[in-house]
Amino acid sequence: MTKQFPKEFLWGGAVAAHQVEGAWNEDGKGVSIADVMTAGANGVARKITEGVLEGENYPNHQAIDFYHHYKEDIQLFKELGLKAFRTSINWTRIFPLGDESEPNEAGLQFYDDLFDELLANGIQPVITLSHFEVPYHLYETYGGFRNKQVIDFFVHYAQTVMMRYKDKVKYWMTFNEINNQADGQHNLHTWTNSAIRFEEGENKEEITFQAGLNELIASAKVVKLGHEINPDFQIGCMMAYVPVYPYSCRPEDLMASVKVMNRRFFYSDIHVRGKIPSYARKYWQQKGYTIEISEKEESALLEGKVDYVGFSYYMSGAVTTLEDVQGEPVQEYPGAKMVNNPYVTASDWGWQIDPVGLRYTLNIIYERYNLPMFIVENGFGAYDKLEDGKIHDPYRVEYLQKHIDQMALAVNVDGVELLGYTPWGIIDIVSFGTGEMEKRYGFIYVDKDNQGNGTLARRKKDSFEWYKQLIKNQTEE
Ligand code: BGP
Repeated sequence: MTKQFPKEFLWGGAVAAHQVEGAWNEDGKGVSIADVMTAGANGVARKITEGVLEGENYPNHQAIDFYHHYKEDIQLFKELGLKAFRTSINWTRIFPLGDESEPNEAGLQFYDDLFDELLANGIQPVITLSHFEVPYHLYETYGGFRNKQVIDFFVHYAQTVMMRYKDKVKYWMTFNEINNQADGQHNLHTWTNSAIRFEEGENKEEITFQAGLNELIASAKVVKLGHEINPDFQIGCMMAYVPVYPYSCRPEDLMASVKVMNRRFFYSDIHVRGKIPSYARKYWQQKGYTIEISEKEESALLEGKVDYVGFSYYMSGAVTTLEDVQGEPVQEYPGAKMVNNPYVTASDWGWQIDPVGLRYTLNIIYERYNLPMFIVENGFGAYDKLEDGKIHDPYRVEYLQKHIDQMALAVNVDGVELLGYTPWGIIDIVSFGTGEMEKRYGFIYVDKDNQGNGTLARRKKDSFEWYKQLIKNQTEE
């Protein structure tokens, strides 16, 4: 088997605290935004606060109880040969309300134990500081990141954990998929990204830009602080990257795809370049938006540029201005609509499967930023079936192998710099989009259904052996 990746390439797997840990209100942990995002109607996660704030349990709250099973699970990760394991620190384990000055020691101790267990098994923790896990109290009392006080609360939390784990964690990233809120869905994403509490009748887009910019300021302050705590830290941003192609070669379609992508690049441009892009200032001026940023905050952006670009890649999209094509209207360009790409297939959830799009993404991002990249999410959600004690998931192996083949071309032919690959849902976990278990990603099956029934027993899928062999072939001397 030819070696296609550098020796130190970080083969790993990814999860998020709220989707894996459970123990959602144990050992002093507070309620996070993610805890009130529970399974909703027709498989779409939605906000359910009544009862949750009083401690009412929903199936997603237990996740897969990693909090009490992590030692067993890490033995499976070790068997796979993982070099890295991406997860998040759940902000509300450390600061239950988010605005306290003193941290919750039990929360800090949990992550000490987790990181020690990973390191003892030769696995590097790769840590997300907030994976949709803003403390609910910061939403309720301050309005979330629209309020600049929340910048300081995040910086205090980040400083606390970066100091505590400065000798255990090298790779950090600040906000998971910070650009999700760019899509104007002012319910799920502005809620999970920036915990924004909107007031009646105000302009949601204007407030969302303000909150997103405040998060970017918070991120930059944390990058600078992190480098002071440990100069070896590698601190990245984390973007959901869905390339949007022009549906046709009609020039307007290309322009529409540029405008749609600029809405997402707003976040990574500031993370990487430390400056507000001119297309954003122009847009705000045309719309008459007042987006506040002080001179001090402008310099904070410049002083806190990220070390690498982390991103998730699942699918691609397409946009057109052609009249006769059906689609979802988008606001970024007159007459533009998001449409299906006829040249690719889709998953059971309609996510368009496009391995070549990953190679394209790696090229586009590397060309734009010239920074090392890290694929921190890629995976295939599916209705896996337990049959005679086995789970045959050839569709997952096919999806991942095709994406890894394109990664190899990007590295070996196109010359991009790629730090690692941590496929999403290394073990079955709660889906973000549905709040349920049935959309499975893992190489390891967990016996739990949408209603929370099951033994939580772990079982290797066929893909477990495939990934284990792939890592072995790519890394053995
Ligand atoms: C990304 C999130 C992850 C993960 C993934 C898959 O947006 O960063 O948390 O959930 O999506 O999404 P889903 O679980 O809805 O299939």
